[in-house]
Amino acid sequence: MSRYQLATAGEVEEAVRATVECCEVIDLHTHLFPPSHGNLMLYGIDELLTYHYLVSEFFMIAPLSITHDLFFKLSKREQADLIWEYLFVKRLPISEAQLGVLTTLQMLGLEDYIKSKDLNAIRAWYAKQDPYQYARRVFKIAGVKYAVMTNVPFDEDEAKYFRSDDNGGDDNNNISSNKYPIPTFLKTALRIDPLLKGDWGTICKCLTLEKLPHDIEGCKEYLRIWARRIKPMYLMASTPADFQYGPHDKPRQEGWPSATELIDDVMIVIAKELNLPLAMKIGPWRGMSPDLNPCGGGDGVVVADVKPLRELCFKNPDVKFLATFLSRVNQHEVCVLAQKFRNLHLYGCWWYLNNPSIIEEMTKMRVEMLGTAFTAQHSDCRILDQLMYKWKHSRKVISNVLVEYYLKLYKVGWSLTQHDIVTDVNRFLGGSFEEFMNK
Ligand code: HDL
Ligand code: ZN
Repeated sequence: MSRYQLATAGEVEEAVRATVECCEVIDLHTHLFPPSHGNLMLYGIDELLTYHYLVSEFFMIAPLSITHDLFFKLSKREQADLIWEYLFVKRLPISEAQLGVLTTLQMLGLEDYIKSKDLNAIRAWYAKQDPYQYARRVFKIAGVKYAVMTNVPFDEDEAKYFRSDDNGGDDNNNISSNKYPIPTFLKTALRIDPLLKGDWGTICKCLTLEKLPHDIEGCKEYLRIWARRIKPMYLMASTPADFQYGPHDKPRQEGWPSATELIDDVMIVIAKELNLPLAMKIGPWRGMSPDLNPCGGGDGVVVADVKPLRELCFKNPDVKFLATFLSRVNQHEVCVLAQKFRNLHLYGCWWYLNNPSIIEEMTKMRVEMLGTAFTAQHSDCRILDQLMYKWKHSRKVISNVLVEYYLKLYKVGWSLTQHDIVTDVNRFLGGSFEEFMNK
């Protein structure tokens, strides 16, 4: 990378835009799966159109005669036909998720089909794609170095791909040796929401599956077994809307441990023992609109209490916390928290925040308060193809913000080289995450 001194404001702007455009990003939270995990790897136009964001947007304008019950009984293709008709043909697709489908098709070179609005031609094109080659192609077009998955041991549809090979290999198999290989562009993360939820019932069902005792020791061993199986980059969990942490937190049922006990006596203990960061995803309201639960779209958002995260960071200075909050309302206070606790790293504009207008606001606030010590974005993709549009849309916004701040630096006379810009921009798009993980 050249140490050429950027001599004009125009050169600074161009250096920033080119670097953001070309930077190979680290996508530190997605719901992607490898091609070897069968139909868990979602891709193609019918999956794109039935993304739960679009299903929610469909029901906002669909005739009442199309009930949720009727819709969810349809095939994926029939659901996609309805969404295409109502959100793309009968009105202009200008929402972020609607535009995202079109950006994806454009990045795949399918402009002709966009012009002709020929859904079946798009389907025929996808039918010719080989999943393994297509996955690599999408990561290349999207400019993603690697993406971190969300691996839920409590979900047997997922867990079965990580259990030992049929030949009875032991559970300590290295994940790359098992018959469901994971390519280098996908990393694992162990998702353990039931612990934050204090959902001892779900946990016990899984302890039984692993022939473990229904107690705190059994729960710790469960995490050890799964950490050995999938070798996660971090432990992760999202909070329930009624999340409590601390002395006033009560068990959900008589005789159950509370969420606080499961956090303090299991999550924190195992995070320290295995030297794994804890990724806390705070603020969902699971099942806010139950009619949309069948597609995963029923969840809403709550303004969360930031104090539990402060308690965890304060009480556990030797544990690394990654955090992202779902409510726009929480963003400023959690920026302050991240500035005050060196074991806390903020990442991404999560879910309902992953819209250009909010990405801009959040990135400006974070640059102003945290400099480069945060991760500007993650995609949260569920469908492989979305990597392309989510990162293209985010790069555009992040680029505009960074140009503004690096021009401020230039205008106060700080000398800037191309190398400086590349080093810094990489930090916003995964470099700071890796620095935080390695410190
Ligand atoms: O809990 C999560 O990780 C969220 O990202 C949910 O999966 C959510 O449904 C989602 O897909 N957001 O984009
Ligand atoms: Zn997610």
